[in-house]
Amino acid sequence: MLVTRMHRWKTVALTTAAVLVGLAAPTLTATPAAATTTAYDSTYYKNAVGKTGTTLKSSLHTIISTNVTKISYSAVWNALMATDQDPNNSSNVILLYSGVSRAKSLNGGDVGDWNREHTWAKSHGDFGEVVGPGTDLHHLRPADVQVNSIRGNLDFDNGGSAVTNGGGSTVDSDSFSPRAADRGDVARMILYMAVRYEGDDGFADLEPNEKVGNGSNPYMGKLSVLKAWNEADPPSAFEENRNNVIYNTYQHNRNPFIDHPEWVEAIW
Ligand SMILES: [Ca+2]
Ligand SMILES: [Ca+2]
Repeated sequence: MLVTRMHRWKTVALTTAAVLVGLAAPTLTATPAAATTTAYDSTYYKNAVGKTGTTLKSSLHTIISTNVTKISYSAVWNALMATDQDPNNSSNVILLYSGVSRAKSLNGGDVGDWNREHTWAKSHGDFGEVVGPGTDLHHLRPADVQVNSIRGNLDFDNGGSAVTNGGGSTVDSDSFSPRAADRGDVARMILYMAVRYEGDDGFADLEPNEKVGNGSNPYMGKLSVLKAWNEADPPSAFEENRNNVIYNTYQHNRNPFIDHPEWVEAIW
């Protein structure tokens, strides 16, 4: 079933190539992601397939919140060494935002180390590092200590100036933009959190909005930018693999937007 997914992206890539060499082809701008099929549609997602809007969001919330295994914050270190392992070097992890491959053994808090980045900033809803959203692997990634510090708790938006050693990431006073190859990943992680956490488990109801500067409110912006990033940077093999590792080995739930990126537009 994965073949269907790969075929779709390959088709898009070929169309893009045709445009680049000047052949007649329709423009690709503002074309919503086509419907996808996955091996989980008749099982894991069977109660969600075919739905849209709040009905789809509600179904997905139930699916990804049922029979979930939660891990401790200290266990996140070893988990990230598996979920984010460099496919070309099993001693390393790939860091979010910078794209750097760094030794797993350099986990820590010093300059040159990598640490545990909460893509949904833990202050936005104040869930901290206790078991729950603070330890949910679907939005936790290894990141360079200094780049992580620059991102801080900023909302996501386009623009800004280059982040030192940020791999093309940019920052300004009220927002952060990852390097292009991580933008879709960030969008799908943020929107996973919005569906997973609906205020029914003792934690805040996390939701995307159109603002930056959300501070400690349980919101993350900007939704319109995240939607565009989801389209511009479709799920990669690396992202699909980490979704599978989290599902099979750790939490036993999936990020639906990696399996079905078109569900972003179906809900928002
Ligand atoms: Ca990506
Ligand atoms: Ca929510």
